[in-house]
Amino acid sequence: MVDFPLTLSRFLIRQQAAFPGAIGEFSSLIAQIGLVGKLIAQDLRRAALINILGSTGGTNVQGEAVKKLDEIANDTFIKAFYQGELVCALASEEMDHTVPLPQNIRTGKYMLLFDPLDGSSNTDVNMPLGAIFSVLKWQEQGRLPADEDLLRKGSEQVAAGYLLYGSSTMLVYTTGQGVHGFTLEPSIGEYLLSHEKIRIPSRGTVYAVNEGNYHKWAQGTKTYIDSLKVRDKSTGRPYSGRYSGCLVADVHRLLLGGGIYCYPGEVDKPEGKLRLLYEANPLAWVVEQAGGKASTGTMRILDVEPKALHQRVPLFIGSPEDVREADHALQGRHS
Ligand code: FBP
Repeated sequence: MVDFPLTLSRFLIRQQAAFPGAIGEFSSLIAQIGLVGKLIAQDLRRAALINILGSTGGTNVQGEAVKKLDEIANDTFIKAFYQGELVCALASEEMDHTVPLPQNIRTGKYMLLFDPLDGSSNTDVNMPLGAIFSVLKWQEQGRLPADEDLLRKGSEQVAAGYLLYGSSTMLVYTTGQGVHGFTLEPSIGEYLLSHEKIRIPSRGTVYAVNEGNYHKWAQGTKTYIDSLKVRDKSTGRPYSGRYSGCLVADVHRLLLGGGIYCYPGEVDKPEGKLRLLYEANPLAWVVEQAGGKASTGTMRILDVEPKALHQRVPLFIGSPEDVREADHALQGRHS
């Protein structure tokens, strides 16, 4: 008897049975994110044909030029959760402040934080793109969350994951019971289980970093990145450089093949570029759930106490041995 492919919805129901109450409402929340992924993937496939490439001419709260696709992706997330009762507040890389959903005040037990389109510099050149999401619980009755209510440590997330728009569209997530990957089968419009219980290798052979920023880095960062290029049999070095311009695509590669992605702080910008709440925290939990590590260089990402909605942090994420060595180099300790 040939194995019948397992759809996302069947898998979520199975998980629900295995963990009563743990993931009750998650099923529809994760399924709704899956729907967002299908809609955005459809737009991306035709983007050059339906005039949605290029910029809107506006800038976002990060001071970055907003791409038409950033806006379309952000609107798709909002529309998907505006109705549906699960979520009572949304926060996004593209929105200055938290958007409360008054219509879900009685039923909304969760807050959804997301980067609607990751890898914005890739939109117009047909390179990989992604989206990242983080889910927090909201237990207060009769009041809607505001920005300060979303300033929670990554260790408080109840679900996290990403959508990858590469040669195929994938949804990868965790609810604290391991990391699972689903590939969209466009001919039937279903996500099918393709990567169950992903485990990251303890050490890899690739590193992802924008070396164009080398001169901006502190000595510890330079020492670490230089060490990856020196021949060393015991660690399999030199490593190969693989930087796609899309954090989600680079982290997905690491999850399956091992290695490290670095977006270090800079001497003049010690907090780096990436955002804590909807980029670093969700990916850190996914990677940790797969046996990896995620650090600022001095502390675990999931232990960082957030101070602001769009706060940035340096990020070193990937195989445990690689991130441990990066931490040691940045702290001037020997591995
Ligand atoms: P966006 O969410 O605005 O795309 O920013 C994140 C990101 O694009 C990552 O996907 C990528 O790894 C990094 O920034 C690229 O930054 P840089 O161009 O500075 O190397």
